[in-house]
Amino acid sequence: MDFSNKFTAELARINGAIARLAPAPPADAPAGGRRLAEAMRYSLQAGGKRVRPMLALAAFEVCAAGRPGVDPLPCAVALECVHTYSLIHDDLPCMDNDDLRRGRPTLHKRFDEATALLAGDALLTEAFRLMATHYDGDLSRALSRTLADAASGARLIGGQMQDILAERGAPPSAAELEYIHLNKTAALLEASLVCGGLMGGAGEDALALLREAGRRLGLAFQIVDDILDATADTASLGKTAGKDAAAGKTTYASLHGLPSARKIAAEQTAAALDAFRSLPGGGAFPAWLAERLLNRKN
Ligand code: GRG
Repeated sequence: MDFSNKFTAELARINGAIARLAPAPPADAPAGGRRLAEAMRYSLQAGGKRVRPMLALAAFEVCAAGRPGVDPLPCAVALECVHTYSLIHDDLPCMDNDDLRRGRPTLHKRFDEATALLAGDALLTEAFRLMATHYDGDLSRALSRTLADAASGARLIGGQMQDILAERGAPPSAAELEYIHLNKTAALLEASLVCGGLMGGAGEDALALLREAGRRLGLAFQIVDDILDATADTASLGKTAGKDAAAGKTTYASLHGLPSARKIAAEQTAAALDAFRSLPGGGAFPAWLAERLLNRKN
């Protein structure tokens, strides 16, 4: 089934929610508050594929029988806030030192390093403010816990730390590289699906399937990201291409070769599809999204 029209409609809903919920200080706020909000919006609204909010909405819809009246959009925006913060910090001179992101100058290039650091910090905080403001009781706690676990030192930030150590030291083994991808990238995709499931009232079995799908999808997503870095151009990616090879970085593409890396990404996607199709609601739209991510060009 072709979900292109649904995808376009969901994207518009996500971008509308970001425009509505992204921080906007009152006009009489001091210059610092206005500058910070402008910086946060610059990065949040630069575009981007909106993969994490899209997965959350898709999982919500599949499971939505149990919890009528829950609006999944604030949570979807919160997930994009955490993702955007991680990109802003990843681009800083002390990390990847990149000039281009989402087809625009990176935030520290457009503003300055201090503003980029603070805007990233503020986006992370904003995510938890959204969760605490828009959801109540057990659901609010479960969503916050899921997002905090994914963004923690044990997962997103820990994966990034390991990635940095691997760049500085001996090339990582296949197992170490998998660890980096599962934490730096897959953790937030997994959390997006689980948050969607939680908002939709999914039971333990469905949540376990969403977790498994997110893990597989996240691994495939980062492998495709590595392949695109090696094969696509800067204009199509909206970020600097060829960075991994230039930095001598070990990736799935360099470690296994491009054909094997493509095969592993396809296998991981197939495993994600299996998990989606086992969901009580059938998982047709999440499965379509997973295939789209495997075959993407940026
Ligand atoms: C420094 C405290 C501190 C935290 C930072 C930088 C960081 C933690 C984590 C890095 C996480 C990271 C950059 C992972 C890479 C994942 C990845 C493939 C990102 C690109 O995602 P896309 O393709 O980007 O979804 P768009 O722009 O489309 O949203």
